[in-house]
Amino acid sequence: MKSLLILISGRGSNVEAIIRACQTEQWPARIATVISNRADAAGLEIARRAGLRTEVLDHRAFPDRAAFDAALAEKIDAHAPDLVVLAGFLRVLTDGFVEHYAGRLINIHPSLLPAFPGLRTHRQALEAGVKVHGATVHFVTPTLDHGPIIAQAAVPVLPGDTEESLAARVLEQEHKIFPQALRWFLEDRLEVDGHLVRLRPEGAQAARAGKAVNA
Ligand code: NHR
Ligand code: GAR
Repeated sequence: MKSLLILISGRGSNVEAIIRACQTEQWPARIATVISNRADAAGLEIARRAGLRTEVLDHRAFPDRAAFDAALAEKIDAHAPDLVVLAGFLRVLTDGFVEHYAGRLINIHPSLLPAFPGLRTHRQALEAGVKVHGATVHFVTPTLDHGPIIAQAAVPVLPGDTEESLAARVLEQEHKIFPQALRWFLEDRLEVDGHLVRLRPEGAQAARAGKAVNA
């Protein structure tokens, strides 16, 4: 059985959606632990209530990003996860960290990338006057919010929208596409070809491994 490890900084509604999907859809995977860089992240309580292990690593205890990332990698590697997930994790990661987890580090970003990388994406979208906004699940590469795209969902921007109303509409979609994308990864259905991610048809991964598909 594969294992995933989730990094968070805050509220944890995406962690909640992932936990629910993992349980109700009986994924071939377990959640090793949830790690937060903030001790007061509400997502830690959500994970604990679901019976998951949680850990805290406060970035402020480290002199620089490289030192924090090294300690974080040590914590992560103790669990030897197949997949590391950024679910509202708000620290930019160093190139060395990202390269160490190349191909097994996935983020959800609240915009239709490549539009609006970085923070305050809903405000950026409102200020740009776009009529469509959304969320993107992508593999993390050293260049912030530029990795190969696994899944996206779009929502309309409506007259009178505020950052809050728009964020809520996007979040509802995040809770659908994020678990879906992680499941595809855990089922070995994602094929990364440069910047392009292809989704293999269901069953194809078993056939490739030389196993019976419909046994
Ligand atoms: N790291 C790399 N190298 N590449 C990516 O694509 C990353 C990443 C780290 C996090 C998530 C990301 C997002 O989805 C993510 C993708 C935080 C910031 C940021 O500026 C930007 C993008 C993302 C996450 N953080 C501030 C910092 O100084 C801190 C902000 C705070 O603590 O509130 O690190 O948008
Ligand atoms: C989500 O909207 C996620 O896309 C976003 O933070 C929120 C976390 O919510 N991520 C970023 O902005 C990364 N920079 P959650 O804690 O309820 O899952």
